[in-house]
Amino acid sequence: MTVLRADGAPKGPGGLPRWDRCAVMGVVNVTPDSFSDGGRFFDTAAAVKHGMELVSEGADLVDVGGESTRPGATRVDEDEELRRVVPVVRGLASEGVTVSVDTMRASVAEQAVRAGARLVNDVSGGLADPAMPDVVAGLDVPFVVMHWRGFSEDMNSRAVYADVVSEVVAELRERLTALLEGGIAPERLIVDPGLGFAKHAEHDLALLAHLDDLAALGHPLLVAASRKRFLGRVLADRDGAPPPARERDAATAAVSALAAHAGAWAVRVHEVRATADAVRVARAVAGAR
Ligand code: PMM
Repeated sequence: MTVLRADGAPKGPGGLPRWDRCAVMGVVNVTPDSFSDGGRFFDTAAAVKHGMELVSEGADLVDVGGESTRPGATRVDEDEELRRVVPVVRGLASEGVTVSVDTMRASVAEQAVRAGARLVNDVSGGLADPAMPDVVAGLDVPFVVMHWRGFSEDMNSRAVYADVVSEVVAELRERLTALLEGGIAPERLIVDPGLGFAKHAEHDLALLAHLDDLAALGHPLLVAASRKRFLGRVLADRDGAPPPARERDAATAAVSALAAHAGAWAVRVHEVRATADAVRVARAVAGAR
């Protein structure tokens, strides 16, 4: 597998700690309306406390976001996003947590990094805000380039593919080229298939079945399957009814094991404990080869 180093650990981005296995990124959504945890950590103290709990459960990094990207969500304004995100980033960073900021806005990325964030996670891969590539290049932090075809309001209408794997790979390659030309160092770029973003369940599953094609782009890979709709589809009962998002954590951990086995650098999850076990099992199995 191209992403594995000689010692069996996945290749990681420059500028972050190295873990000797797939890293676990815990999610803190400081939003009233996120898909699976909206409204639960909407004030700063509750969000910081939750981030610390995720670390105690085994998170290596904590991803802090202030804008819901659930299908159909409308955008939050910039001041409100800053108000939600920056104090939580500062609070967690001051406790020594490796913090990532989940934002599509350059201004939020910049202020979050000033407040201690070590990684910028942009679900638009630098497309939503034309200032993002330049700002990230100047900040010199790792940058997650997720596959994205447009804002959440109408992204489901863009879930049209003849061959989802080759199209996602080609579109990510195009983004990587543009970001490299924009001055971001190659070792800072992380790729992410963007499960659920302009994708139906069959697209998400095909991408998970071909993580090696994404890894062949030559950058560390982040996989964020946690509680997503495709898992609801996989777990649906006989009448086709999916379990609620918060009952998809065992399935999420199964994806974490598969992603770790395929050489992913990190998995992004809401419930950390089971995934922390899953990535350790994957490491142990890889070490027994
Ligand atoms: N998905 C969500 C939010 N942020 N970031 C990355 N890099 N990849 C993703 O797939 C991704 C993300 C939406 O999930 P949530 O609202 O349930 O946290």
